[in-house]
Amino acid sequence: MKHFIALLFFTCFAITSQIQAAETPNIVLIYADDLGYGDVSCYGATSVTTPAIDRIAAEGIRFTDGHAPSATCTPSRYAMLTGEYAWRRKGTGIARGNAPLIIDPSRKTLPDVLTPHGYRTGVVGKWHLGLGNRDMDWNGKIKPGPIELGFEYCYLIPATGDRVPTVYVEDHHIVGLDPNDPITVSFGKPLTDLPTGKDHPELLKMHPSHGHNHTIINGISRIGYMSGGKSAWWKDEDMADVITEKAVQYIEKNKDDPFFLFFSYHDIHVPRVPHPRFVGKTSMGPRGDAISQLDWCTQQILDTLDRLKLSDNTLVIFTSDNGPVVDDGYKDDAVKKLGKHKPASHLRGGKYSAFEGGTRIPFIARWPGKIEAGAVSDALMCQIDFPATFAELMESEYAAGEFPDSQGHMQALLGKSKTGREELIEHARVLALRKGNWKYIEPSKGPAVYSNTNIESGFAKGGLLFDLSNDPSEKNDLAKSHPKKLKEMQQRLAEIKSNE
Ligand code: NG6
Ligand code: CA
Repeated sequence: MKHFIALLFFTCFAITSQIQAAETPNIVLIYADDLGYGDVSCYGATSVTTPAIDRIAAEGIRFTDGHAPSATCTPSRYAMLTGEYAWRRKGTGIARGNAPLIIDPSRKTLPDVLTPHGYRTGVVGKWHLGLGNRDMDWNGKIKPGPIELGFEYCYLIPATGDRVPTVYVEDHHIVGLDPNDPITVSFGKPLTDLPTGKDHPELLKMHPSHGHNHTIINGISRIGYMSGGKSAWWKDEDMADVITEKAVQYIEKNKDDPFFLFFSYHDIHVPRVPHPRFVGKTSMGPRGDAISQLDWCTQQILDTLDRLKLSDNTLVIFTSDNGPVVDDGYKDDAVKKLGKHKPASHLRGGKYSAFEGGTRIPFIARWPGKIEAGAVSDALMCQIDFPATFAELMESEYAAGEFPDSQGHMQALLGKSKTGREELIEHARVLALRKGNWKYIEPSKGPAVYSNTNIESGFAKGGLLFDLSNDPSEKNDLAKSHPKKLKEMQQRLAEIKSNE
């Protein structure tokens, strides 16, 4: 009898662990920064080639209507990790470099969906969701942050490359900080120990075109003031190598367990300072070269998965946090050398914009054996759905309200269903409603074109209405000619805003 029970136990255990293995692929979420729909060759770019990203698409599925939740970084990341639209919550706009953590640690987040299923979870790269509490001392324990939100490991660029502090944070501490040279960060009162771009432009190797004229670090003036902490300063040229090495090490270390790696690039955000080995890879200057670098990073991840024989059991997702921008504040030749390259492809607008170019970005997934190679889907997809979609994959329940705006679209992600979301709110200061191929941008008083970045905003006093099925570039405003449709869209947007 004893033996029988033991055998039964063993059999059950074996079956359970098999089921678990089949349902718990590793998940590598690669998140590019400011990479536009038209910036990679599998979406039509010809001035730059992206063989690694193209390989993910060739071996998986490429979405033509995949979206970031917002047209800038912080709100997109907020929504992707919490499953809640950022516009529902105050304080989720572009975060300062010393902003406190903007996600309440008691909230369930994306990694929390996976941890109960035996996943190791880690985030490497750009964070930009704030860290610590108000007035945190960067020399001490940096918390709360990703660890308090459910990631077991983090290696971070705290905010952006163009914001201080220009240091890496691993788990709860700045990497390589010398206690005898403490670091100070300020986004209010200027700190005067180090020269600024405003006062000492002669010290700069890259000059700002707008903003970005505070403390100079590594020959580049940033947003915000910083002093001390010299041993910990990053070198922009090495950033892609540093974070890629950390990501590869993370995969190696966790190869025997299911793992979730959120690998968040700095590229191709400003300042664009690729490593010298990528300089001149394209005719487009640093912006194009940074795309080549980002593709190389992607290659390292794919190679690591191959080398460790993990590719077949890993869902790789490649996407971007918002649409493209050419001049985002530094004179880096991006405008002059753009040539015929179209960062947003045929889409109107870009980063910061309520037009499709603001949120519609490369969105690709690979899971050999589960996703048919070379598939292309026009399902309406959004990163805000990752929490509910991963929960669907885990077959796990979550309480109503935990991921309030997130929908499970695993079948669409796998290419088994042609439809994704029926509707989506796109967010760029104003809100836009997508309902199928209809698109409505709510009225707004802002400028039609942003003066600094020269991007069309989508702001219009009377609102805008488009039928993307025959007008994918949002050229023909139908607000006046289709009053019934306009009203329907306005009403629906109001309902979703009030959470119905
Ligand atoms: C803007 C910055 C821009 C970029 C952006 C955040 C200026 C003039 N512009 O305020 O350069 O840093 O914030 O980009 O400072 S994001 O991709 O992280 O959202
Ligand atoms: Ca961004």
